[in-house]
Amino acid sequence: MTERTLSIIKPDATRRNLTGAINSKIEQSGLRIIAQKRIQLTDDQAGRFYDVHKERPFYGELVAFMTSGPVVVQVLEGDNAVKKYRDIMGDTNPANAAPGTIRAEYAENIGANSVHGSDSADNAEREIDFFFSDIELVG
Ligand code: 3AN
Repeated sequence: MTERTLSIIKPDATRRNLTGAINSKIEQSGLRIIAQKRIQLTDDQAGRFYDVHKERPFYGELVAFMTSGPVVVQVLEGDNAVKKYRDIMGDTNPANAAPGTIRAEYAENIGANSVHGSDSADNAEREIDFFFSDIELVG
């Protein structure tokens, strides 16, 4: 089933010039990058994007980190894109991420973990709309 998911290449990765390396892993997995833009998130945007985590103890740290430098937000398309991207991202904590995954290779720690990927098809739709409602996506 062809599906779309939202990816964010986080500030720890853009800072280390890893956008291309991460995009290469995405494309090698068979997923297609059908939209992307490099932006500086505002506090308000990051706070709203991570609203689901606002009761978690790391919320403040997460918003501060996500606004600490540019991010690349992207729409990925492919067969079972949500799960496929979660699989190649690896575990949230890079210490537990399988070898070869993006987080195993590039993440610095559980917070600065290089990438975000939607965790369900419903959230993917909501997150894609959050960043890309202004353009027509071409798959
Ligand atoms: P995932 O991104 O793998 O879906 P979530 O949804 O549990 O993980 O967490 C959302 C984001 O919050 C993570 N990507 C990570 O950057 C951050 N995060 C999660 N747990 C922690 C933690 N214990 N300390 C700092 N940041 C965390």
